[in-house]
Amino acid sequence: MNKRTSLTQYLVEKQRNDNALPAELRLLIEIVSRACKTISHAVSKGALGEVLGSLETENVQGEVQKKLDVISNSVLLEANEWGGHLAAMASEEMETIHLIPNRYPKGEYLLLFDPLDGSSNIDVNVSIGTIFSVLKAPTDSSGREIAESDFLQAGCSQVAAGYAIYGPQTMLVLTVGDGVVGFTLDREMGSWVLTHNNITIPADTKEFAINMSNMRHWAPPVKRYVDECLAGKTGTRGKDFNMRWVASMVTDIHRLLMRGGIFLYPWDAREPNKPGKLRLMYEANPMSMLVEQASGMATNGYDRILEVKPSNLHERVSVVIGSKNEVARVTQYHHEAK
Ligand code: AHM
Ligand code: MG
Repeated sequence: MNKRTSLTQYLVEKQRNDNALPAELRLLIEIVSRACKTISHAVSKGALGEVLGSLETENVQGEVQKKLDVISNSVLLEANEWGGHLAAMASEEMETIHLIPNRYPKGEYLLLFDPLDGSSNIDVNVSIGTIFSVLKAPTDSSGREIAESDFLQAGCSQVAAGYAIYGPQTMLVLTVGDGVVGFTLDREMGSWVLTHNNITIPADTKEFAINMSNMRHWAPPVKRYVDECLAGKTGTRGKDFNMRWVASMVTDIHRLLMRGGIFLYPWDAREPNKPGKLRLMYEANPMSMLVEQASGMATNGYDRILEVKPSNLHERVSVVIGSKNEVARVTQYHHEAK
């Protein structure tokens, strides 16, 4: 049998060899990955675990919460409170930041997460996931209580990002700023095993992902791009394109990390005052870090997502992400239409 590398071994070696990974960050990643195992277990129980269905509550975005949204949020909060590695947490499911209780030591990191992304897919047994992003608390925050403003850092300040995908296989995809690696959960052993080294997105693709039902609401540059894809071989692009839309960002991004592609969730005229649907700090930033680390590109149509300075925790953003040449093309179409 080939020698297997566990997540723990991977992280310890990274800490030891490259001195690239501080011990606290290693602990953080281990704890998040352990919480994801617990969430994976709850997700896989489905109706047997009485975890399906919605609650009567709404989250800060006004979306009805699923039982599993709330369970996953609690799992991540509880797992990360006591380790001494965090200064505070923030979640897509909570209106305000979560401070580490005074009975525990505090660390220097800030953890942000979307505990269960793609939750409209939970009850229909389609892949979903957990997305996380790690920032450092500003140096001037030491000795005082962390505030929401401490979280409002551009995505290029992230020190780690990743997701767990709960699909036919449960996987953890991770970057600590030097490439992207993937681990598959060995359920019998209960361990994450390194299965995907150096994940790289090809610069070109023939596959796009967008919710086509919103076409009539799109801005002209998005319509232009998709029209050209649909025109296929005989159109200006000179090749046929394929389309996929899972409505679970983790799954759509995972596909493009595995085989290339472009994913768009652009601004549209349904809610003209919102920059987009997806959340900058819980979804777009961690995915943009992963995709850039895998040689892809991510913009809001105009600028690099990782350079957007957030003005609030739950800020939304337009997302164009994936294979470099396609994202560059869509971004160029936006600039030409200005
Ligand atoms: P969620 O975090 O509440 O699950 O919402 C985000 C999800 C993304 O995973 C997905 O890309 C998008 O919403 C799908 O939106 P739509 O249903 O409009 O196609
Ligand atoms: Mg989400």
